[in-house]
Amino acid sequence: MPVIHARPFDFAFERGTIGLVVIDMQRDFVEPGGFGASLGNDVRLLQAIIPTTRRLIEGFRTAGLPVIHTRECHRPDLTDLPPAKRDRGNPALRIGDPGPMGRILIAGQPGADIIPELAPLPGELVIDKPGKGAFYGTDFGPHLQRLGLRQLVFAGVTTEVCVQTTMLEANDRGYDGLLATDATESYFPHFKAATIEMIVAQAGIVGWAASTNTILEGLHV
Ligand code: TIU
Repeated sequence: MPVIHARPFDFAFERGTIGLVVIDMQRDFVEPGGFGASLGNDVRLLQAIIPTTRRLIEGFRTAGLPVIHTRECHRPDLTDLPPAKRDRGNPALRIGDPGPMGRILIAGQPGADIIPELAPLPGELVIDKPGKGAFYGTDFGPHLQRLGLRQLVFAGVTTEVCVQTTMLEANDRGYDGLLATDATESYFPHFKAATIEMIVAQAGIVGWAASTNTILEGLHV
C-alpha cells in the first residue's frame, strides 16, 4: 500500500480511494469586507496559504484524483440559519446583511464564491454547507460513498473551526483524515498550531498531518 510520510505515523492510502477536500476557501473568509472581517479578524493571515493550497489542488488534479470543495453559506431566506448562529457576538455585519461583496455568507452572492485563484474546475464537486462541518445538513457523505473514497486529505480555512470540525465528523464516519499543515490557516496562529497537535496526539486520535510537499511526494506528482 502506498504511504504519505505523516505525523504521527505513515498515512496509508489507495489510489482509488483518496481525495482532497478543500474547506471554505471563499471570498467571505479571505477577502476584506466579508464574514471573517465582520467578526473582527485580520483576513490577510489566510491569504498566505493560497499558493500552497493551489499547488496541492493541482497535484491532485495531475494525479487524476478527486478534488472536492466546500462553501459555508446559507439560503437567501435564512431558513437554514439558526438564531444561535446569526445572533452570536456583536459583529459589524451579520449573516444575511448586505456588505461590499453582497449579502454576508449567502449562497449565490459574490462573497460566498471560492476565491478565483482556487476556483473549482467544471465537474469538481462543490458542497454548500450551513454548518461548520461538511457532513451536517449536506449530501457530502453520500457523495463520498458514491465516489468510493476512504482517505481524505484536508486543506482550507479555518483550521480549528470548519476544517477541524469536518475532520472530526469524517473520523467518526470511518474516514482516515490527513491535514495539509501548510494549506490550512486560522485567524489565530496559535489555534492552528494547537489544532495540528490535537489531531495527531494520542497516536492520531483524530488523524494525521503532513506538509504539502510530503503529500505530493507520497502521491508521486
Ligand atoms: N470564524 C471562523 O474561524 N470560521 C468560520 O466561521 N468558518 C470556517 O471556519 N469556515
